[in-house]
Amino acid sequence: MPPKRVTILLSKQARVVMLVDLDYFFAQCEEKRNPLLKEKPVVVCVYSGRSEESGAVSTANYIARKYGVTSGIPIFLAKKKLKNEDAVFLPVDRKFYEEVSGMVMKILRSHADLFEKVGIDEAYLDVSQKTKGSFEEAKELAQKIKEEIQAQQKLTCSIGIGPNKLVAKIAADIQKPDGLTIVKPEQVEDFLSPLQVTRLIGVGRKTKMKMQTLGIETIGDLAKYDVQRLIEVFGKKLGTYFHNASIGVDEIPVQERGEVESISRISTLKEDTQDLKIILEKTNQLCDEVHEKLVQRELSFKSVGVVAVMIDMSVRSRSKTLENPTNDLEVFKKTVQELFERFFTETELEARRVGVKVSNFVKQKEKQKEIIDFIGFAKN
Ligand code: DCP
Ligand code: CA
Ligand code: CA
Repeated sequence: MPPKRVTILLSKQARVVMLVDLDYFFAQCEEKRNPLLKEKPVVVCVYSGRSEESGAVSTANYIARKYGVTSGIPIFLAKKKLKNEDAVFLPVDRKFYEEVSGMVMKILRSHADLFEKVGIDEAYLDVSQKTKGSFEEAKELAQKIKEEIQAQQKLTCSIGIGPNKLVAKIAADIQKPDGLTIVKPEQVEDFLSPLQVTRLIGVGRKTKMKMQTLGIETIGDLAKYDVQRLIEVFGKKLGTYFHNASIGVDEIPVQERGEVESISRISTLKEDTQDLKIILEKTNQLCDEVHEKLVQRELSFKSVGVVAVMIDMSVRSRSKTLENPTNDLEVFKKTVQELFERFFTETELEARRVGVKVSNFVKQKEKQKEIIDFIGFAKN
């Protein structure tokens, strides 16, 4: 008898991912430098400067939150809510918070196999190797990290642990302040299904309403919904993302955010051509994709470039430097159009492949980011 064949399926190494988020960060920094504040409602404000009380709340400690004071509400409203309390209102001191953040990040980085800072007060740590894939060990590590941050920086944080970034982030958010939530792979479905869809990154007010009309309220409802129908409603990319997210699937690795120098996309045209209409149709799509990356990384660009691979396989490029940095998609598309218009008056050859590029980056002003946060476009 021939020996029995045994097939071993080599699955990809399971991951253990942690998200560490500091509690009421700006306000906690204020408590750190003045511990007497700990007993009082503390509200950190972005003053617009127009009048004494105009502006919005950046964040508040948990005592102030009990009175309904949250990020984004107008300062006058926060004052009204706290009028009978001995509350403290302070302006944002970003320089100090950046310093504190830097010291915490150093601690976090020292405990990670892979490290990714995603905001002033949060970071992902891939600890798969360090914990040999054990969620028990990851829990101990998380406790150690909390103790270290407390001992060295006098700060509390909330930690979520899961098999990927998506689950870790939601786990960290679910129990605050000073929380520690562990979601093992086999618990992912039960953990996610009762939660509201708005817990998922990318589900804002509009999407939530659209989902409601489909009878989807919870992540569990979303998971049960036919993926083809989701794609019909939201398009291929988003529909697939929503489906995968609802079942807790997220393959995006934890990765160091180095400084990028340029972002570009190139693609082959359906036919070799000099027809600007066909070319711009393609490059507009490429601009959309590049722009998405820019938004994710909060970058503005000063230079726009185009590239074309011609039918004789020669590669030609053109670029333009703008007067001011921008992250405007229309400016990007218009500049690309301008560059191609000029380029094709200079050549007889048809193009085979075309690409677009942005470079010469400037980090969007933090101030601008705060305003975006306030109107609820960006999720922290
Ligand atoms: N921030 C802001 N405006 C917002 C949201 C946040 O200026 N709309 C700033 C102040 C916060 C910091 O970013 O302290 C971190 O934001 P988080 O969303 O993590 O909120 P907190 O750390 O303040 O509170 P939590 O305990 O809920 O994490
Ligand atoms: Ca936080
Ligand atoms: Ca945060």
